[in-house]
Amino acid sequence: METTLIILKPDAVQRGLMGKIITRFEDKGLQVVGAKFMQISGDLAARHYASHEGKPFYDGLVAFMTRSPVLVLALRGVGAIGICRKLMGATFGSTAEPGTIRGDFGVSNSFNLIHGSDSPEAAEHELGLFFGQGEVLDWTRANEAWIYDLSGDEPE
Ligand code: 3AN
Repeated sequence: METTLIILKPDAVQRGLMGKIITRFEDKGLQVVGAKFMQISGDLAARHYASHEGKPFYDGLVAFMTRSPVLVLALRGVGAIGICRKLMGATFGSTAEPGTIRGDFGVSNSFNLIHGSDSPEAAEHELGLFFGQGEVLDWTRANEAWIYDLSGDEPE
């Protein structure tokens, strides 16, 4: 099982798209194991986007992410990181494929609705930035045995 860090960005929150976006992930079979509605501080945004510091879009990105509340989620599933990236679609709303979250709900290249960790290392780092001890919960869904085949050693 992998756990990934998803952020529904200020544009998703302001446009009232939180429910529709969470539904995409739940419908797919991903499990919500953490959720936090918060306003990101400048310091946290800088730590989260440290790898983009110095890029032309960096200042605008930090301003956008700190301007209004976000919903931060921890989502779990087999291959959750890659599955979530596919559901999100390409980085820019203008080119993201229809059927993806960015492809269906946005046209902007700066306001692209959602962030998702892009590797296991990034997920571990980002989960640690946004969630404290005990804020990501291990819990069993009532329908787990109909989402995965649990008859073997690993969920399939
Ligand atoms: P992704 O979110 O698809 O992993 P990254 O990691 O390339 O995309 O970029 C991180 C964030 O930086 C993107 N989500 C987007 O908000 C922003 N970004 C990247 N490139 C640009 C750009 N050329 N102009 C504006 N914002 C950008």
